[in-house]
Amino acid sequence: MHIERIELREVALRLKFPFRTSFGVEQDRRILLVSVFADGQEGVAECVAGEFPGYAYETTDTAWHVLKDFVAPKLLGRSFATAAELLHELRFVRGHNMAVAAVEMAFWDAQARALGVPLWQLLGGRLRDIPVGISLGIQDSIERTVELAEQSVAQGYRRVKLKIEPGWDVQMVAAVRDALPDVDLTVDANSAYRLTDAPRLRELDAFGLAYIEQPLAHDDLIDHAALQSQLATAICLDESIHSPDDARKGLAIGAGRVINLKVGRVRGHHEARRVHDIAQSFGAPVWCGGMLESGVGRAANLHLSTLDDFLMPGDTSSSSRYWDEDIVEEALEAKDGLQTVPAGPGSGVTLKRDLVERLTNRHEVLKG
Ligand code: OSB
Ligand code: MG
Repeated sequence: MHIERIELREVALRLKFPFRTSFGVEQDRRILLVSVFADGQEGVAECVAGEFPGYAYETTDTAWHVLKDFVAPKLLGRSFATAAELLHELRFVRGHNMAVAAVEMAFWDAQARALGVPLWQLLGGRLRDIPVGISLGIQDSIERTVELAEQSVAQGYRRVKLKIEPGWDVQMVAAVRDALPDVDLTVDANSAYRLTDAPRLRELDAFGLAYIEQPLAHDDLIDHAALQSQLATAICLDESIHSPDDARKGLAIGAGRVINLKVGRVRGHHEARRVHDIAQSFGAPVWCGGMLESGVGRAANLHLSTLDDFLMPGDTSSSSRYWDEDIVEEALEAKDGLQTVPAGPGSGVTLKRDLVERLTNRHEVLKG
């Protein structure tokens, strides 16, 4: 695949509701779309960096800078047979996985389109109907939380994940569990606790949660291992896992028993597959995390979710849950808690060009 041109585009997209977590609130998304033009194909991907460095250090602006000033100059006018080759060329970029992932994922999309096959086939996936759950942000009241959790179960979602933080945990989870005794229930702290909070977190063992996601620091594995040894509930690692090595180390020391796999956080599909394979070798399930993506990123997540070790419902709920109007033509809607992987070629989604143009804040064409 000969890379002729790379385009960066920032699109403004407003979530239907403010999404609140322990690290902040997001509503007005500044979504960075990356297009890779190669062999007459356009591959498109979404960079999952946020507007502020709350979940990770990367932001829309740092990703733009790294892609424009360091990544694109290395790739333009060059040919790569595989995404692995492209990644090798970018090994000089330390970190900035979300920026690198965006160009890597756009490359995969272009390649799958050139071959005329859906992305999941290139990735080696097998599942076609993807079980999905919802991630429920921090609400103003417990009553409202219970109501929203009940609604999502009535809509067929297969798992409910509740965002927690100190002061918004045991009582709230108890109320949801009371209302929904059989639902697959999980919590996500986004690093809001410390190891000294272990007694508090141990109280969550009473609710039969499938896992507690990233309770401790974003850069920690050691304390998570200490905490895991004190909990009956499995810990699921999210923020702490940036690479296959992180996954190996985390699972080897017992820092968790489940991994939330986000393709952007681990540098793209190639590395995501390696994380998947490592988790599988440890007998640890993975599931596909979400980053409040538009249909572009949501579709990529669904393709990745076709791999065998995606054994738990992902955060790839219906596009219409987040957006009044998504930027892709295809509806990505869950039915009975299942999303169907878009049919190919590539990611299987097409941009609504006029809408994207209207929502574009900045656009840059990079040529060799
Ligand atoms: O921790 O999984 C997370 C959203 C933004 C940043 C981090 C997280 C999330 C979510 C929402 O939980 C997942 C989604 O539905 O896209
Ligand atoms: Mg998380």
